[in-house]
Amino acid sequence: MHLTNEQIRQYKETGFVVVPGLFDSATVQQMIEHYMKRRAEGPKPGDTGGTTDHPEDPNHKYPRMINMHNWDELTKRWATAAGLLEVVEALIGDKSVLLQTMLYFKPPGARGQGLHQDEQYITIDPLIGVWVALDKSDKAVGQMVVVPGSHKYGLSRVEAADTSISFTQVQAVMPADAEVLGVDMEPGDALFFDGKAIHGSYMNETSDRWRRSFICHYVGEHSKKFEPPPGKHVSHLRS
Ligand SMILES: O=C(O)CCC(=O)C(=O)O
Repeated sequence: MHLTNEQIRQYKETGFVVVPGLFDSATVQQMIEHYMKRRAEGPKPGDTGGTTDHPEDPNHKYPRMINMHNWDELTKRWATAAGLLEVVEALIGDKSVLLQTMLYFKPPGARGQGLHQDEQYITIDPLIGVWVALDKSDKAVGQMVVVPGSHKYGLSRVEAADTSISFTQVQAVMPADAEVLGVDMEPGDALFFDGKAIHGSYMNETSDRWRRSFICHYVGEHSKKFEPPPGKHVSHLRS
């Protein structure tokens, strides 16, 4: 899919851009049915349901799936769709290399993910995340939130997340002037975000709506591995 100069400018300025309708509704429906079926089959390699201090979190019944492209042909096809890679490559200015795929189920009542930078987990730069909404994603269901411009500050320090609302234990320390912006998305829309952009999500406050999303991470062929500065990688808080 071809990006306008304005979309590329927005990505560089704010650290994110939404491309509406990247996947059509038939494909989105197929993704939902496919991943619900695969989840119902039982445990998959790398499943993580989040912290154990809130056993009532519905995420535990529907843990996120990771790196499905290693064992699932359809995931590989969707994560390497030509239209998606075209956008990734226009934004990073390099040939893309698929690094990671994930599926978040986020059922009604599920916790969100403490705000963080992906490069606090994956120490390769540049890195880009692609977050595809499979359900309508708004404030009530715990949509993706981003801190515009935060990618320009480099990596933040890490601190403990509030696990009453986050299924992960670590979050980024917020820049003083941080504005947290909710991103409204329709099924099939894709959010592209810089590996240093602070983002995450809050609780799914609804009793009847899911917030499923297909998430991929890419680096460029010329991206470089780096040593995270002290206190700025998720492992630095855990140890
Ligand atoms: O979907 C979410 O709630 C958060 C996803 C996220 O932070 C990520 O993919 O890095």
